[in-house]
Amino acid sequence: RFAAVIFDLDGVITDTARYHYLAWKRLAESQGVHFDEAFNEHLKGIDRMGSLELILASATRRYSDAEKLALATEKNEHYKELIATMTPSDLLPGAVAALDDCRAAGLKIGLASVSRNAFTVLDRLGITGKFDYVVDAGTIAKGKPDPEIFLKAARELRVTPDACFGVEDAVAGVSSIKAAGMYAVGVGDPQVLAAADIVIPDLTQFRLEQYK
Ligand code: G16
Ligand code: MG
Repeated sequence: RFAAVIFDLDGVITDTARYHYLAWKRLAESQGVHFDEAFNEHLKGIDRMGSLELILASATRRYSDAEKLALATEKNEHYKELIATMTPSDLLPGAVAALDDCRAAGLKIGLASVSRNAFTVLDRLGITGKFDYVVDAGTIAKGKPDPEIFLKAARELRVTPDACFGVEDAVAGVSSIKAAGMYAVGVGDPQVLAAADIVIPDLTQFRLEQYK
């Protein structure tokens, strides 16, 4: 039934969600904003400036655009330090097997990450060659939960949205997949990802034949 699969990166294929968390936490606390795992959950899949806006909404003062840009850059520099040490051992369990199962089934494979660091991360993981198309986040006007990024991946893969399924760990990401008119496989907590068509705890439980 499906002609293509479109994966999210952070939190699905590798645990950069952890590095984003650490980098945002340091940044938020430097501005006197309390930051914990629950707050971080809302930032998953949200692009860099959007995430910063959510954090600064809890700050005690207003920030100019120049200050915001400086803070976003500071976070990104810290994040880049954290991902610089990544190796293929940072692939989450089941990730390569899931990609290879999709390939063996003849599916086209896309990547839809709003991270501007996605190409670097794929490189460090050694899996760039496993994708037919990787969306360049810099070309996306509206991040998740807008469907733009998943629709662009489908278009570039030359498949219609209803012939695609997306794989996501974030609430905003699942919303993006559903708004694109695709089948959604959630990876994580079924209560958090209630909008997905099916939820698996991690990619070791990825079963292509169950998605329809
Ligand atoms: C990811 C993360 C988000 C992060 C975003 C932007 O999205 O889940 O937390 O804010 O990328 O990343 P960067 O600052 O590297 O451009 P996704 O779509 O991969 O889940
Ligand atoms: Mg994600």
